[in-house]
Amino acid sequence: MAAVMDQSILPGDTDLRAIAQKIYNDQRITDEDTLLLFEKGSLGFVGSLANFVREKLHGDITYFNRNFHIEPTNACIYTCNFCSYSRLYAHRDEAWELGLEQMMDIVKKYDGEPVTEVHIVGGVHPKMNLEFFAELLRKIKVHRPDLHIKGFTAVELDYMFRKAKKTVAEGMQYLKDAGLESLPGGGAEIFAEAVRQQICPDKVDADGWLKIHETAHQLGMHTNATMLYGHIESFADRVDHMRRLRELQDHTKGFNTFIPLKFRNKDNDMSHVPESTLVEDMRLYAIARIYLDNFPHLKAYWPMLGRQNAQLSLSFGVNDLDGTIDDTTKIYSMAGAEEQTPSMSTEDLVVLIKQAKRQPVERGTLYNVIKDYGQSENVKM
Ligand code: V47
Ligand code: SF4
Repeated sequence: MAAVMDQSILPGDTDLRAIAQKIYNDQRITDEDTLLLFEKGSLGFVGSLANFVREKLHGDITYFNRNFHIEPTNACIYTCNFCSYSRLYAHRDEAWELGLEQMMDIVKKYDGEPVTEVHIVGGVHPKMNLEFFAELLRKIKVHRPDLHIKGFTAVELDYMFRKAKKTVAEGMQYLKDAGLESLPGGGAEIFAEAVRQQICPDKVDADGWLKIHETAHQLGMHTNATMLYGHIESFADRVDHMRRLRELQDHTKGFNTFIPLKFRNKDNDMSHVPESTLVEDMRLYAIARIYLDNFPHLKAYWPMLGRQNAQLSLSFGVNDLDGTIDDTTKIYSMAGAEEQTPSMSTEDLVVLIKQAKRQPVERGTLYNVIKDYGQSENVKM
């Protein structure tokens, strides 16, 4: 469906009207405009604008990807206060670490299955080093060359490279040569240093995170970016975070997808911090879609947000759902993720997208079309 400008949604507020006009005229909005949207924009207003942008870029198309996860370890040397996952110090008895053969067994479980991607992500284990992971990548590529390997957050990479005494460029090239093809978006959290000091004081900082993604882009790899929101950050911190991403993307054009991650407060050191409301979640998706005009895709991670809320997000700028994964990562279920059911079948996901009157398309990691399920017809609501 072609995107149509809806004049009737223009508000009385002159500042908000001016922002809407910019979006309809295909002009970039400023950081000040974005702060104003966070402060004053109703859900209906920002939602209409985000939907206009979404339909201009993608029509009704809503992507999903068939992947599986490997989590090498849940032990981590870092102490992020929002993390319900790391088991290095507390709950040491629940820690696990997988060897190369155990991880290859996970890969082999999917032999003959139509998965296109493996997503490798876990804690930062002091004994798992660059060479260990390079060997894993090589083994996966020998066993299944067609599988796209998306792996390692900038936090894991920063530690691996420093320990191996390699520059970011050397380390990244080394992993690329071993089979790494793209990077997930984790570890970004909130870039503002004052917030970072309170929620994740000891891991790679904003500049380090951005440098790793910039280097990957320079080597021709694509990456994602996340933002952990809905805890102690201010609206200005959110704008600052997205500004740094938009600036880097202007230079490199290497980001595929922006993934806002809703802070969940179960079983971590920030359990006293209330979670964001659904209205705030949808406003954030919408404002991100409007501001990040150089990011092709906006993704909702349904295990964290909940299936119904992820379905709703398809009307607030989101054009990608993650995903038909059948092993919901434990990092989320431990933090109080909405979905305890570990997986959704492709059919469930297709119905969910069609119920939202969108067009499901299965994609590969780089958004190549694998199967188009067509326009939504009548599906049971
Ligand atoms: O960086 C940790 C987040 C991230 C909590 O790139 C939490 O395709 C909410 O980045 N509440 C790792 N979030 C996972 C990640 C990811 C997930 C899915 C797809 C992709 C992709 C990337 O998980 C961490 C952190 O921001 N996280 N604890 C929590 N309590
Ligand atoms: Fe480690 Fe990641 Fe948890 Fe931080 S969020 S403690 S880096 S596993």
